[in-house]
Amino acid sequence: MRIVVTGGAGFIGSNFVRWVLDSDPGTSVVTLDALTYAGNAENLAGLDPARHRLVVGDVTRPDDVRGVLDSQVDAVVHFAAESHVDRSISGAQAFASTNVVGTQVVLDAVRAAGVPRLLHVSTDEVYGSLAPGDAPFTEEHPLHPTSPYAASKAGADLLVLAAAATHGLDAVITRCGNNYGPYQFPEKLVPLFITNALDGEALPLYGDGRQVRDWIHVHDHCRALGVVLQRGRAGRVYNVGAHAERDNLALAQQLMALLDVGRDRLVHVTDRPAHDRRYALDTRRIQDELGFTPFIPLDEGLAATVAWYREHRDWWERIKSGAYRAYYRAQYGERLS
Ligand code: NAD
Ligand code: TDX
Repeated sequence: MRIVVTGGAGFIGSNFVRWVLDSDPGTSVVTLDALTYAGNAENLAGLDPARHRLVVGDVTRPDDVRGVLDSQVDAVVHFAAESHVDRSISGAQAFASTNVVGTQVVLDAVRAAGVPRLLHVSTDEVYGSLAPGDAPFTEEHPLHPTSPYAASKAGADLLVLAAAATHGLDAVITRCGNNYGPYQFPEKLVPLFITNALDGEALPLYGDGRQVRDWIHVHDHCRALGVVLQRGRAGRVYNVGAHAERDNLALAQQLMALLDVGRDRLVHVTDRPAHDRRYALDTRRIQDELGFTPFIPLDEGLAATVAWYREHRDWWERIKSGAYRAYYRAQYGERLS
């Protein structure tokens, strides 16, 4: 297969590119990525240049997207997005632009090029928040996004479903819970807490820390994406989760035990506005229809993730210091977002 991956220099995208190249020797990948603050070509280092190419380009620019699509492309996997809720609260413009407009640009380009399949990678945050005793979200749950990030992803999902209904576009959507694992930008809870702990800094817990998230290792997410890409029904949404609900305080305590840091390092800070209380996913559809089950238990996945950040200090220190941006500015100049 020939696959185009948008946002493949980010956290999940780069894990997916590695996974897909490892799983199928006959597949080649073109990554289209704007290398925003969250994109890092080092995440794709060491791949065989005969099977993988990085094109620096922006999904909001039709020419950039058309430039990587032709009749030989078998599928587009669309990860490119602004992905951090806190940043969407400080400024939502880039979220509306990349997540909503960029998705429409991708839809139009996929249709024009006659690409047989689009996989749009979405999130459980589009459903909104659950109360403690509520049943998990099914794919039919109404969309009630509360953050600008979640609203922009919900808008993108609706545009994808509209293209499938109106134009008969072969598109599938996945909605996954919170990912953790290697190459995650250290602004998200898990890598922020691990790298702060390794640096002797405080771990900032928002509000009372009782918000529940449904955690999945990124490698399980990638396998689920592979299954949906190959066998998902066109026009359908699939939840992806590992049934590992934890509140943030419990997750932080688990990380602190793995990192051998004391309780005094955890500080309660001002809560995130409109902080969703709980996410949980009903995953019967992907399990019953496509036979997908996750492999990696949370305890093992977190231990492996802590070990990865211990072993890859260079990678995250260059990000935290900003050195990686200076390098890309020198290499790609004004093409960078
Ligand atoms: P990330 O922020 O680590 O990576 C996003 C990537 O998209 C970066 O490489 C960035 O450079 C690129 N990008 C941003 N704007 C672009 C543009 N205009 N044109 C081209 N490339 C652009 O994000 P992530 O955590 O890897 O998430 C990837 C996708 O998965 C997103 O769509 C996100 O909504 C979704 N998702 C994430 C999670 C999670 O827990 N991280 C869970 C469910 C779904
Ligand atoms: O410093 C922190 N302290 C804290 O208590 C940070 C960064 C987060 N939190 C809390 C907020 C959330 O309840 O931890 C939880 C997880 O926060 P994030 O890592 O920012 O993730 P979240 O907001 O849940 O969204 C993530 O999962 C769904 C991804 O960023 C999204 O892209 C994905 O769609």
